[in-house]
Amino acid sequence: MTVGPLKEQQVARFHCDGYLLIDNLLDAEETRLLGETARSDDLLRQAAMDVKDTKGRRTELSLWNHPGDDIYGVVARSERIVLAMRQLLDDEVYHYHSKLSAKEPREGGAWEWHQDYGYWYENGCLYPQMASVFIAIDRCTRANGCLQVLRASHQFGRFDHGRHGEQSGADPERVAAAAERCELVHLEMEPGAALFFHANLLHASDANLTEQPRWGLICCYNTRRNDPYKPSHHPGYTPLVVAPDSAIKEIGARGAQPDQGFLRQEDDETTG
Ligand SMILES: O=C(O)CCC(=O)C(=O)O
Repeated sequence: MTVGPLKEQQVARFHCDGYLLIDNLLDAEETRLLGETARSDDLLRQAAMDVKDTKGRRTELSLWNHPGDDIYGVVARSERIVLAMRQLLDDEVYHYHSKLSAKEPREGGAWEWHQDYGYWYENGCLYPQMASVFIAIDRCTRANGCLQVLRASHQFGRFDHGRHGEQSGADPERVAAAAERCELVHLEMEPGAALFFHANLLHASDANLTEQPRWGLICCYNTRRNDPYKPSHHPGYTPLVVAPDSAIKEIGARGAQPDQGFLRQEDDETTG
């Protein structure tokens, strides 16, 4: 078992439920810096892909492969996240990609039920030994489209995925069967909270029909032993330079940084 900042019960809960919610992973100042940087970052906005749901509502998704020296990069490389990921996945982890998922007031779209490994499998990753952390920049509520999960659905293994509008979603027949067997959990989160979730956990979110934005930073990790067997639009094993937790405030105070290589729509299979 890998040693790190999480308690044994937290690791056990992740393995049982497929997710682990941690309040205040970022403190108020770190969350404010992350939110202010993202909202004032013209390059991030320009790089955003519009991902439409089946009703034509759109989520803006900006995506990049390598964590840089800006606040998004140091959050993704921060000791508190990387060491927790190592514990949860029980191996050295590397950054697979990060994305900013922005659901704007009244127009932010829904996400179909899917497993991230539904896509990542196609990228040559043989094991589902992969996970993400969703960090709430804004308060995430049922009304503005917080993440929903089917508790413990990662234990089913990977479902087939197909196209649903512009998104790729898990086989609806299997999702319905899973929903009869697993508890549906709406994960309401305060800004700064973080949801670690397994790559095979079924998750979705509703549209944002409120007046409040729902922005979140999602950092995704792969394990060293799961180095993809073929190239894809996301990287193979690349050693991750862990940043001290204090770097989030230090770097965050500098604001947005030059372009870090955002992916474009044609590089990406909708979300991952
Ligand atoms: O932002 C959301 O609500 C969900 C995003 C998501 O599931 C994904 O990018 O895979």
